[in-house]
Amino acid sequence: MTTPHTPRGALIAIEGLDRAGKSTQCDLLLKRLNSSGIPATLQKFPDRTTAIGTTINSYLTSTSHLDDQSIHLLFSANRWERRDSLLSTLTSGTTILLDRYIYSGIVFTAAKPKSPVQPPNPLSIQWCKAPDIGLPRPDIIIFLNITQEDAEKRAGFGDERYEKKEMQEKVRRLFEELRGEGSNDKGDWWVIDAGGTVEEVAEEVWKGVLEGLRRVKEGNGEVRSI
Ligand code: Z5A
Ligand code: MG
Repeated sequence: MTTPHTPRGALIAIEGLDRAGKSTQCDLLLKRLNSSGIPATLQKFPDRTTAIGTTINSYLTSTSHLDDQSIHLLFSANRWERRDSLLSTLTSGTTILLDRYIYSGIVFTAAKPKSPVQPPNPLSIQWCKAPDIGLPRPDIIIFLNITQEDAEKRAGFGDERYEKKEMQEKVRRLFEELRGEGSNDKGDWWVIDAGGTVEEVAEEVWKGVLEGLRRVKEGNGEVRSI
């Protein structure tokens, strides 16, 4: 007799510029999924609850300094330390919402100004992506797009290290580059205008989630890798 097969959960990444409403939408989505009978959980990156996350938090709040390469590798290590639990949660049939993932990791490092003491082009997209190779790949990346003007109007903007206008503009360009990179990646992105009301954005995000769930249902059950 065969054991009944539990379909795996979907891996759904929510990405976007600062103050685009990612965490707001993740909280709403989690409630909506669970109340629709779809088991779901939330994983935020950086995960500031771990020892590595504590170091990242002190860097982001400017209470400590690290060189650009070291902090980049710590952000990636913070994802690797959650890899096994992400995979076992998906296999158990639970959908995971990722509040930021490797894409934030790549663009925020690649957006940094180049230091004259670094070797040529050390913070290229390719260099930034390398440590995340092998991590679980999302079934869909829902990208919340917002103008700089709208983001600056929202509460809390400017509190942390990277929340400066020049940095945010570079991040915006690099996200665009990433979304257009390589034909295999094109279908992964679901871009949403995040400038509307919370409720309007939530409806658009939900369409992306349904698409992610559809892909899993029609897939072969395997979790792909970055
Ligand atoms: N980072 C990195 O460098 N490398 C990595 O590998 C990773 C991250 C994973 C901290 O991230 C920093 O880490 C981040 C990238 C870098 N740097 N920056 N800058 P974080 O995820 O911890 O950041 P956060 O503090 O959660 O902020 P956020 O993500 O930028 O915000 P958000 O989640 O997108 O927005 P929100 O908290 O949901 O909403 C912001 C405010 O707007 C809040 O008052 C809401 O009530 C309001 N809001 C939300 N939606 C709306 C709408 N639709 N209308 C009006 N107001 C709204
Ligand atoms: Mg957030």
